[in-house]
Amino acid sequence: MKLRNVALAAVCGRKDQFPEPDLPEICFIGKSNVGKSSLINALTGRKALARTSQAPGKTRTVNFYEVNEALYLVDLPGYGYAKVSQTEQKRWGQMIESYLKQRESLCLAVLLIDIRHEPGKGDQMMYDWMTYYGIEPLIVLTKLDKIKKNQLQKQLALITRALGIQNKENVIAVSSESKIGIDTLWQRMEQAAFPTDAAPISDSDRS
Ligand SMILES: Nc1nc2c(ncn2[C@@H]2O[C@H](COP(=O)(O)OP(=O)(O)OP(=O)(O)O)[C@@H](O)[C@H]2O)c(=O)[nH]1
Ligand SMILES: [Mg+2]
Repeated sequence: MKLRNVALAAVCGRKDQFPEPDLPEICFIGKSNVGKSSLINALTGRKALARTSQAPGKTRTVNFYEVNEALYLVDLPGYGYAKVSQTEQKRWGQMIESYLKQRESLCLAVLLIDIRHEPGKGDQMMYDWMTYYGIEPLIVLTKLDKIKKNQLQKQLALITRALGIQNKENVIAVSSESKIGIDTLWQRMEQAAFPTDAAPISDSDRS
């Protein structure tokens, strides 16, 4: 996708603040600190569009980024950060669940997992919950630059086995730091948001 412009379109603490679902939408879900906001920056080629932090619990609202007036990228608060109060975690959990279940313009949900670690209980619960509701997430393994090349296959196997992922095509490893995998991820996102079968019929097909 050729990026022309990117802008923060909405910062929402409640679902009634979400923008109208009038553009295709892709959301990013994952544990606190896994790299959701950094990934949005890498995808949009911007260093600090989405605020990131070394400390978990940075993104506390649902943030909509509008790309080329054609697509929303949605940065969700992370789950599983103990220092966020139980009440707030519960509220976020409910907001994320209702967003995933009800958002009619959602084309793709990207679930991020740190490539260095075995998925935690929260990751497992989120993956199971999504598949139960018929939302097959694209799994993005983050922080690829943090492991050695020869560890890649082992980590891939560990994570796909732990989550019970059948279709390995739905797993991509990326680094927001080195930008490895970012182009591949954009291709998958574009296929989801702008499926080619919706392309206009060419003249040669018309006869
Ligand atoms: N080396 C490396 N560090 C990364 C990468 N992606 C993110 N980080 C670092 O991981 C930390 C957390 O990144 P964020 O993007 O803020 O994570 P988040 O998932 O948005 O976290 P919350 O908003 O708290 O849910 C930051 O210190 C980032 O610089 C990556 O691909 N490689
Ligand atoms: Mg964040």
